[in-house]
Amino acid sequence: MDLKKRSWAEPFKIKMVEPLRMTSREERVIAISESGYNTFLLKSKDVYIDLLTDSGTNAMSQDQWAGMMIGDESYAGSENFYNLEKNVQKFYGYKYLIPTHQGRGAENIISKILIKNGDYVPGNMYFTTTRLHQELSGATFVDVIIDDAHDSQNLNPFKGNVDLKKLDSLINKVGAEKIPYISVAATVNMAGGQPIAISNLREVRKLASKNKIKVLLDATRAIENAYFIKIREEEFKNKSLAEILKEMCSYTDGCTMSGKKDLLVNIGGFLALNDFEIFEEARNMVVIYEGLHTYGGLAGRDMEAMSRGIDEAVSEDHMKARIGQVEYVGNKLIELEIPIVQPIGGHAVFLDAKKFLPHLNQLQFPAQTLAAELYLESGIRAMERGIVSAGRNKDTGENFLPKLELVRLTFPRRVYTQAHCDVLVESIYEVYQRRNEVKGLKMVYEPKYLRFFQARFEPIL
Ligand code: PLI
Repeated sequence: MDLKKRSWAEPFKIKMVEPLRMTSREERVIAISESGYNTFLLKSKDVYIDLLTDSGTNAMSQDQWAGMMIGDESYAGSENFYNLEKNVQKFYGYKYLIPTHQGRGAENIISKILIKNGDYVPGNMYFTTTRLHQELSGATFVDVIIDDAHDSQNLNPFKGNVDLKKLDSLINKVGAEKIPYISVAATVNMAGGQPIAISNLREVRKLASKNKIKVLLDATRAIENAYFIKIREEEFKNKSLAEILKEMCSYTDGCTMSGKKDLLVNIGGFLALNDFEIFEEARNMVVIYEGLHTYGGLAGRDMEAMSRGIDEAVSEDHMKARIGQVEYVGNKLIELEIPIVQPIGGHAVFLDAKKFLPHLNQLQFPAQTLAAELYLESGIRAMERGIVSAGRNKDTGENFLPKLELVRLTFPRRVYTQAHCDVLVESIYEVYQRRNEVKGLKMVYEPKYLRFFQARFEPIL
């Protein structure tokens, strides 16, 4: 033990516990086969440590639970809506707020408002639901993230950055009038939870303004991104996360938000905007798809918990522990020479399945296979983020073949302990030791939209 080192710990203690169920290997063989080798189709009762997602799986604080008790469940004009509106204005800095049931509700509305058939939407790598809503509104998504982001071993501290040359050449090629907005995610989920730098965001804003193009932020994990800016971008080392968040948002015209991540709740999202005319249209549209503009598909108590979640998420102690836990696991895997995406991301550790299972070709679904294998080993549930998630080109029907073929071990906030993390690392190591015996999968059912959620597979014998 290094006695000179000062350890840190989570800034909370645990008051209520939820039992976990261990299963036998025989039970898991049946469960994964009945689930078509897709971890999304497992029943949670058959899962031991659930790292499927950090979305809506967070533990709320006593203050958030207390807020639930003062939910104002009026159909219109709930007090909790005004609390949320005030906090979004205070911390994110946008003028207008439309609550939505979750992030994709906001994506649906803004895509329908801003996109015309035949448009192009550039972005720093796609996200599944975001791109689908853009495509359903008639746009083609164009990836303008820097090349470093597609290389799992590249150590660039800001792999979420936009490649300004790629963006500029798209503008020159298709014309600014065909680009309703630039879609900027912070952090970039599909790249491994990698942040974008403020210096890059400033340049994106400049180029966008010069061409009269809007910039929309996917703020789902923007506070995690703010933490990386604080520790990696010299100019911001003495700024608070709240100050950094506000500055990030100031370079954009609005945001879509899934509160189920950064904001420490189990459900909720919003669309926030500065332009009154777009807001007015969104306020009109939300009543079709979500609910009245002062609840947007949420109960009053959900809005209160999300509002209080903003205060907690910008706390540096919270974020240090949250990202610290992810780093703890990532560093242990690096020590064991298990291939992961580096630098370690904000919300998850991503196993590099192409390097982990180099004997499988991408059409044998290495990441899907590895996620199933990890479940079989220990009952730990992870998620595929590779060829299955990437889907097909909407025009040609061909499979996208993403360079990154990853298994995401996603950490719910404030849920698991360091001992769970150790069990996780040991389980991955077990699979790694017998990786040469692992065979691939074939897809036997493919849904039309967002296939990774419901696709089914069978082992290649
Ligand atoms: O799941 P929603 O509809 O609340 O949010 C959609 C969404 C938008 N943007 C980003 C960056 C996300 O990560 C996101 C949802 N992510 C999920 C569900 C995940 O497991 O990562």
